[in-house]
Amino acid sequence: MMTTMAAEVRASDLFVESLENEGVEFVFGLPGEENLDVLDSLRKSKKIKLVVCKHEQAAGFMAATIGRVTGKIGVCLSTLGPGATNFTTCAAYSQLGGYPMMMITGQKPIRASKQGSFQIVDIVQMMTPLCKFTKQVSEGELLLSLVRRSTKIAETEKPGPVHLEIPEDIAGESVPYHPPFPVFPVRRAIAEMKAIDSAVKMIVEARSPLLCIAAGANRARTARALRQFVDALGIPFITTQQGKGVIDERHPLFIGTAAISANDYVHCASDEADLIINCGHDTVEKPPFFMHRDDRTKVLHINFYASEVDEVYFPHCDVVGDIANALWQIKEVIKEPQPHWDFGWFMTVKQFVDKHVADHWQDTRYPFTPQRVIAAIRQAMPEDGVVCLDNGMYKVWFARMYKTYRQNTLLLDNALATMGAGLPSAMAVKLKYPDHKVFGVCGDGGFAMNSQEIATAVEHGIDVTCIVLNDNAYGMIEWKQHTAGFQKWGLGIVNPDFVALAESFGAHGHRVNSSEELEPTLEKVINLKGVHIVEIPVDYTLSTEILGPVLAERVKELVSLKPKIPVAREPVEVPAPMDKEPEPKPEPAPVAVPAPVPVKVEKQAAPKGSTGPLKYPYYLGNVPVFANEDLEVIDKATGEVHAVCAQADEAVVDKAIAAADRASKQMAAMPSYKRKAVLERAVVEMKERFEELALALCAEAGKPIKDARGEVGRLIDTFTIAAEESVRIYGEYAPLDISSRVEGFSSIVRRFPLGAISMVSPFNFPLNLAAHKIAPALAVGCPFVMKPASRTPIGALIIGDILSKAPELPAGAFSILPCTRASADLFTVDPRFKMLSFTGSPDVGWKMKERAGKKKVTLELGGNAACIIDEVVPDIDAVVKSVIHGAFYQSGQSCISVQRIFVNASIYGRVRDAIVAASQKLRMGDPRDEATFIGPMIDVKEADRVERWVEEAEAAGGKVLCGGVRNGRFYPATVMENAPHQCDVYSNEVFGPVACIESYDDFENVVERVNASRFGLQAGVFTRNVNKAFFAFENIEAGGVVINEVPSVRVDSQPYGGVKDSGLGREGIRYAIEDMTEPRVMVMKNVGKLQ
Ligand SMILES: Cc1ncc(C[n+]2csc(CCOP(=O)(O)OP(=O)(O)O)c2C)c(N)n1
Ligand SMILES: [Mg+2]
Repeated sequence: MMTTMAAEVRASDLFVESLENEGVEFVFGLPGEENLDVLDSLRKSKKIKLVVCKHEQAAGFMAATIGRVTGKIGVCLSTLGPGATNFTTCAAYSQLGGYPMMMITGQKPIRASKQGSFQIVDIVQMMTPLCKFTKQVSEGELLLSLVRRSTKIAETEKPGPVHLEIPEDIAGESVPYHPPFPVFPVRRAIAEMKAIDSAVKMIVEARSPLLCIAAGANRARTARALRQFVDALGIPFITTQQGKGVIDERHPLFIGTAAISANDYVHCASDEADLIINCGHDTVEKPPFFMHRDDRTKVLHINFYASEVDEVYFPHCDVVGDIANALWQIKEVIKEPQPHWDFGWFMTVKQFVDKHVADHWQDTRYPFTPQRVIAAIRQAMPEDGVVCLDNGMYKVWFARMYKTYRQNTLLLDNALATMGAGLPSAMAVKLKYPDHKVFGVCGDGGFAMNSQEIATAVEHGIDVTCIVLNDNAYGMIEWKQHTAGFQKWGLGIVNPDFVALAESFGAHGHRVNSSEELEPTLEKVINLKGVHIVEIPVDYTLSTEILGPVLAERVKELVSLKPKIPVAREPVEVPAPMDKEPEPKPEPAPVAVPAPVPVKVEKQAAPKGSTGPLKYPYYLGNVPVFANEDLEVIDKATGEVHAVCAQADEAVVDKAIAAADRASKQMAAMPSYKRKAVLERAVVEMKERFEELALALCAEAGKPIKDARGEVGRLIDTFTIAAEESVRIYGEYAPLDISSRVEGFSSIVRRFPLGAISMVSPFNFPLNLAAHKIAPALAVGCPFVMKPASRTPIGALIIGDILSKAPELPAGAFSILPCTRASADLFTVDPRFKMLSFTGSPDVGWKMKERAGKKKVTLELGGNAACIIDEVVPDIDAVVKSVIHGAFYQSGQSCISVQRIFVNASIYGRVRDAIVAASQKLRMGDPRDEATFIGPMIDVKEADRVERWVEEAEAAGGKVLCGGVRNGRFYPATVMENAPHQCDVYSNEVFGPVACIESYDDFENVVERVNASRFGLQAGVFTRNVNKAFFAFENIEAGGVVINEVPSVRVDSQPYGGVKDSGLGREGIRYAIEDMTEPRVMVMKNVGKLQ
């Protein structure tokens, strides 16, 4: 409504005010003669920053990216003709991608131009097929309504580009002033009830519904609704490339991303789904799956607009309207997972994807595999860091394996799939979100298309890093050329020196020159200010193989795991539709993590395509490093080399300690919930990798598979307890007004983490004894450096692999370094460690303590555990069974294995004979055999030592009742009667499958015999007499007394540790937490008094 009295203003001023009114913060562009008025008005704006770019195309990509990440228009500006034509690619980018954007172009005066057709092309006509709306502004006064109108069009579903052409004379003319039109949000229409009913029916009737999340669902409110939908109904999901991160991909129901359209792992899930709930899909995205005409898989399309039918996309039902609301309505009717839903196969696919999708991410070849680079980028990026991709071969790999935790933290273009957008979009994100870390990732070809914008970034102080993956070729096209059978030709690129190029623009250039430099370089640049270009040489040869024949083979392997017999379908009941208007509801609790699917035991195989033993890196400062293959890990049953591991030298240990020392503050400052999250996610992955862990133990320790599984279960328990304890590290309040001198005093005592911890773990429980150090350290926030036993390092290294994916852990938080004893001295003597936690043999442990200096020391050492069997035991057979287990499980290679058995004389003969008979029945052999009880000992030397000790005791008068004959590494269950007490087999730690047995008459006397040892770890007492039980508890000198069980019982939450030569300090999560923290008191005077 115009008033005749309004003051006159320049139209361009009015235009800029209208943009401000729309909330515009940036205008990206390149001015020309024909938009100088607009430029001048922007000069005066306090709310809009003009970012002058080097190329209009880049300006357009930046504007579109603002639209993409905010849902509000991004604005770009150019002159007429050549500037305007440069906008076409970004117009197409924004149209297909669905990003709200406004393009402003200039034009010669329309009322009186004296330049004929110079530079004039019909830009409005040109923009028509590319935009949702395009118009030449013919009167200055119309700008107000046109800005509001075009913005609204750009921002409503499906969002996209709009274009206004403002001729020079219109921008400069005087017009009466009116305030801009008010901006009201447009509510999206909601889906119609009948459509919801149909959707509910389809979902409930399905046997195995699968959710697919696509670009249209990439809206903040929709993401929340989707998460609630998945959590409430427990339906597994896949995503398209542009649907990545809408739900955190660490979610246990995330199967994978459909990076290609068919024949990838995820298609093994989508092909078997009988319903795909396709949420936010638009056919502009490369299809995540192909529909078939046989109706095998039904498709439910949920989006803001109806589906577009296509050869491979013809959904059976459309739910059109606000996606978030539609999902909410559906969830409210269905409410909970349906009992007949079967997701078993999807979860098998998930396990397979998790296992294989990132194959070769640890490959040390140089130039790098894309997988390795992507893993390193994920590792370097914090949770909210953003990666903006250009277009090239690597995009497929990012889509498949870059775990995306949050919405819009992986910006990739699967719609126009244009080259040239990577760097500009990274710059736009950094401008909009200056507190986030941002990486642009380009190929050498794509980078060249807009590399001039480095100058823009430098000029505007945009702290952005652009990674250039250099294969000296248009790699993606080479791949197609190769697979289509063309001759290799025309696709090589002669590149500039990227470091010099960066520097010539005033930016910083980096080149990763060797395999070891990758992770450190990324860790470094991510924390630097300024503009950084990082050239990373890549080689796609292997990747071409993997996406071709290797993938085909693996998919076959996966399909072969499919259950053969289809489950019979029973009729299902469909719940009644909702009868009232939907309202938002609070978020439900997340669903439980699915239990691991049991897998048949087979020898752990080397990955396909690789030959020889498995390869493991060490972990230095959270990062896997394949430095060498110096440490051979022998399969204890076969004697063959099972794996080779990188082995650290002293210099590496020194680096690890320095990194841990540096990380101490950040670790200590980490909030409890984050520490808990690290531990909880580790538990999820350990469950997923259950069999892998068990098989590793079986091979490296020769542990019978049953015991190995038991240990993995305990590992999971230990980490679970630590997760629980991590949020319960309480302090206390204490009054200090103990006398008149200190009246008014009080105090708070809190526990603070000690700092870096040195850990040395033993061979006999490679997983759980490592866990008893690692888990409490993570729970309290202490960085650590661990030396796993050289004979069994793999368990700890797998824990390292799991932890290396924890984004919460600051750089340097942990290192796990197999190394020789000679290079391990720093673990004992380095003063940067605040504590040494050692588990191993007494001789080594006590010597270490002498040299440890001022650091705290805890020692879990050995013992010669005693077990008393009193006359009043209820069930002798059950006791014998326990004793056999306690004495001989894992060949007695446990600190608390039963070594000395004292049986009351009244039942001695019976018990002894039963023990001997049962021992003789124990099956010795291949640890992978389910029936095996006694596997090989850790090495021949140890087996030989045990044999000698038994022979010596026999020569001194002891009697071998069974066993006693060694076969290589295998030593059988051996029972020795009346072994002389001075013999090693009785008085020292035998650490083999040997138990000494003798009788006693008097309970007090037998307790004395138990105590007549230099050790005191745990003792067991079988009795029904409560007084004897308490007498034993009060008089046995040990860290623990176990009543009615063998001393070999250790519950992972109990305090565990010894007295005398058996050690110092206690493990068991809560108790280790005490050891790894120190109390600090805050003494307060008169606190709480106001006068
Ligand atoms: C603007 C544009 N031109 C051409 C293409 C076709 N194209 C797709 S990927 C690609 C090669 C990209 O090479 P590079 O950036 O070096 O990445 P690489 O595939 O080598 O990793 C080409 C030419 C495209 N997508 N966009
Ligand atoms: Mg390339």
